Amino acid sequence: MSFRTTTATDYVEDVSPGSGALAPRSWYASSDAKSLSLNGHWRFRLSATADAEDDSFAAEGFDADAWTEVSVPGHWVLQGHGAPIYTNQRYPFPVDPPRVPTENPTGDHLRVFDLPGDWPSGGGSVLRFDGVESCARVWLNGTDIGEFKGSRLPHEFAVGHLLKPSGNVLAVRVHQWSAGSYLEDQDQWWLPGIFRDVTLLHRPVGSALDFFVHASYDHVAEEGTLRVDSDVDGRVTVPALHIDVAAGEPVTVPVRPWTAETPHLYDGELVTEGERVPLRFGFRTVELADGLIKVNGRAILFKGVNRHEWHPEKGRALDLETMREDVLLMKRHNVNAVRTSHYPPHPAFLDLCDEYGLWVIDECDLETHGFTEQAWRDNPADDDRWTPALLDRAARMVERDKNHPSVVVWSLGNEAGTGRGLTAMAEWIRGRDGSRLIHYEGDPNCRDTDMYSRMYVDHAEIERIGRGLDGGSLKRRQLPFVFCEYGHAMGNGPGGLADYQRLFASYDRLQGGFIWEWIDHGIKDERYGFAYGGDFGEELHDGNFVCDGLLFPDRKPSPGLVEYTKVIEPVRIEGDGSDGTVRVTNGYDFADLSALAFAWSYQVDGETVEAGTLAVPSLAPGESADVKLPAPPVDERGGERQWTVRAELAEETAWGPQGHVVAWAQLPVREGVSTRVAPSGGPVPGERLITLGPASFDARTGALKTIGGVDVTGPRLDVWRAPTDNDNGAHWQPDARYGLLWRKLGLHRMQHRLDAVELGEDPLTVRTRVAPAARAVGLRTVYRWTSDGTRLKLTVSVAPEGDWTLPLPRLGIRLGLSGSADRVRWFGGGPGEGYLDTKSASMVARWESTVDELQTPYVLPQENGARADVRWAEIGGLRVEGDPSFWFTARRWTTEQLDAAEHLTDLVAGDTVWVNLDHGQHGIGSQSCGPGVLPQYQLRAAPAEFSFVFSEIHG
Ligand code: IPT
Repeated sequence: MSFRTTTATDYVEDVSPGSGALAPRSWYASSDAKSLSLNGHWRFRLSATADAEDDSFAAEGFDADAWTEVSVPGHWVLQGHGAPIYTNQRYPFPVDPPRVPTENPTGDHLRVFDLPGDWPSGGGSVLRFDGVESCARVWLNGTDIGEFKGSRLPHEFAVGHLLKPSGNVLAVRVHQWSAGSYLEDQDQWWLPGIFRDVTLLHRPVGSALDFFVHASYDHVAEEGTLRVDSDVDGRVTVPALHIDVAAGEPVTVPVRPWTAETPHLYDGELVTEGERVPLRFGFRTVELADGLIKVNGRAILFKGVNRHEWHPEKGRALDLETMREDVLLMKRHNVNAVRTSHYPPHPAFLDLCDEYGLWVIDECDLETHGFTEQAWRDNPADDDRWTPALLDRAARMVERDKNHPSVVVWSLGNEAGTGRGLTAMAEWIRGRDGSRLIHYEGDPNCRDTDMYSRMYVDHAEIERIGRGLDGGSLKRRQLPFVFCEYGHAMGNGPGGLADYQRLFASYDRLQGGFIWEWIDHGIKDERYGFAYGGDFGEELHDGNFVCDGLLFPDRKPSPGLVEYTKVIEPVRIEGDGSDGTVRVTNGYDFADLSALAFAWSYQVDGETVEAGTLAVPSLAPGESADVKLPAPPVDERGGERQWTVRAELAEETAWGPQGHVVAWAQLPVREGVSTRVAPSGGPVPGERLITLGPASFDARTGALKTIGGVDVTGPRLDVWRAPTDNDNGAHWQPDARYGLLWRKLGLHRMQHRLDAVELGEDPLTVRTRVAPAARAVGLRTVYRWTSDGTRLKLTVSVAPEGDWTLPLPRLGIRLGLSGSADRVRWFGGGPGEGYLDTKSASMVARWESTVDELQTPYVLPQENGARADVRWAEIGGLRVEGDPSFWFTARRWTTEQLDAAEHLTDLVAGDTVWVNLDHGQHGIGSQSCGPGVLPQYQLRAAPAEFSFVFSEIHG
């Protein structure tokens, strides 16, 4: 016979959500009830197991002087105690629910506080925890007041009877692992701690307990109906609408509706006997109608992001300014929606969404992804014993967030399979709040949901879904589609966003989607710059899969965000430039164009020669107008011409300055002509060198040495790029993983065989064959050099030999310049990088930068920084003109060094600047978690010829 001893920590492995907490309710700050923040420095002691220490620390008079301190809110593993762990879907402990490891880091937190002198003696008090990972037991003044799980959900305890004016001892024991951990297997760092606010709230006699603001909008009558249900009697006033009614009584008045584009909020008050509660609400109606998600009678298009809470030093303990920065960044980048993947965010974030205007899918703190390891056997989401915990989580989310107009959809959770628990959650939510829709991606039959949702599907399937040809249950076929995760923004990419957006625009059923994800979860780290999975010696980890955001960990926008901004811009500007008109289409769902001013400029060879404003009618959503451009400026020069048209904020708004560009387009008028180099005299052989115009070459190898006074290493053919996360792909994705196949073929170790150096009448011709050891495939490569005396022209011809089954990473030449090369000027795409399927935002203009600034700091170094469609570039005393235009890349390390680097700190500048001039680049795709590069963006190994004209820049 064997026993499991019952101990004081049994609650840790109990499937129940906890005990002692008050019923969930809405989260609000009242005007006249006092509150006391208990954030700050807390005494802290870390134990290796849940029961290493008894509960004597919770008693009054306990001496914690020997303890260390941590900041609350915070995660102790980011404050020097223990270490973070990153896993994607795998539980970092054996799957044996609800048991957790004996090794269970447990943090005892202690805080002694006095009540402010004006703390009222009457009424009650509530102690609120907004987020604790993953399980806590709480004592106040030696009394055990309960324990709870549900990390990103609030828990409140009635404590008025325990408080005293001074010397209150609040003790909180936090366990890293608990039964709740099985429900919190989100793809993120495991970060234990009291990571959101701790607050003591006074509850006056006669206070509002809970209330539910129902504010709908009738778009036909243009009226709103307000009804505030309150647990206690009270009156509701809204001065701007002259509303003064009893709580629970509906009132209908003409109003301005709330939408994410026009976030009109009304201020009011709920006045109960003992408390005035400020109300900020918006009128809007969300419904499923005609098979579409409609708000205020119109179908909406989500241009969204998945947002995890992240700060590179504080983890998920975000301050208000960081939350505001996220919202402002989203608004400024044309994002109109957030899925709070994969848990309810700090409630203040939702206030900001209400205020600035973002559609929110509020997702419950539930993911049991690791059960895929056992084909979902024993999944808590389909096990009645766990259903109370699931229902508790649903209720805590809905009750807390129900008064936010921005929340239009409740999501049951992420990647939790299917089952009774999920159905129970959906049923409970519908019963409590029929005014919003329900999302959950994990159920392909949409049994419990109001929308069909998928992740990472390729373009072809999205199109089938759009056309309603995707099959599925009858219910599913009648539902709109939401792409809850796509465009996996890991490393360089994602590619193919514009192609998705075209599909969303073409099929009503496709109501847009949410990029995975908003921000890289890199941890600031002295050793590495930013650390990712594995950098803390984790036994199991998923590497840099945790860095897959549109923002770098320091919140600097990545090129992926710049691309997304362009792809989802709310105004479409089109035209061919030569016919003098531009077609402007309002792509908003609700707003007209009155907030925008339009401007044109006209460029000759990338230089603006004239600019002005453009009068565009304030089009209604969906409307288009053809607008006449002015007569093109007269310019005698023969160069390339184009219009650039911008839509900008006409006035400063809550989220952006006047002049902030929300949409733009370039309309080519005339192409430029490439520089002609008429040969004047051929190569001249010398003892060691061959000279040709301004250049000298190695007589034996035909390798270029100098152009005028500029030393040049190489140049020679280059096909290798440091594989991107998307090149390497994910093992579960069906497309070929070219990053791995390229390396297997040997494209990173091409050998250059010299076949001939021929001195002709005009050209110097160097014949080579470029191929990897052990392979029959190769690239016959001929370099043909000519000069007109000052300029030097190189024409490269490439002819593949053998059976090339793979695309090439890149095709171009690489050359080395002196390390003193720093400033770069170019005429072409910029200011940031752009690849074949990521260059919508690449604007053709004249740009200036430095070699260092050309680098894109992907947390895991990989191919980056190529500027697309470059007509000419100047660097290190050289000017290069392309025929045709080319991709320009320059860096202070070689591709091989970039490839070998694991962190940004591995990249060390050498004494050469390496320049790649590429005729072709393979696209980027999204295969790190999604489809590979679409066929039209692949770089096939095919015969090619391309030229560059080099000249020395004087002065
Ligand atoms: C999907 C998850 O929902 C998300 O949390 C994240 O892990 C994302 O993938 C990839 O970064 S699930 C995956 C199996 C498609």
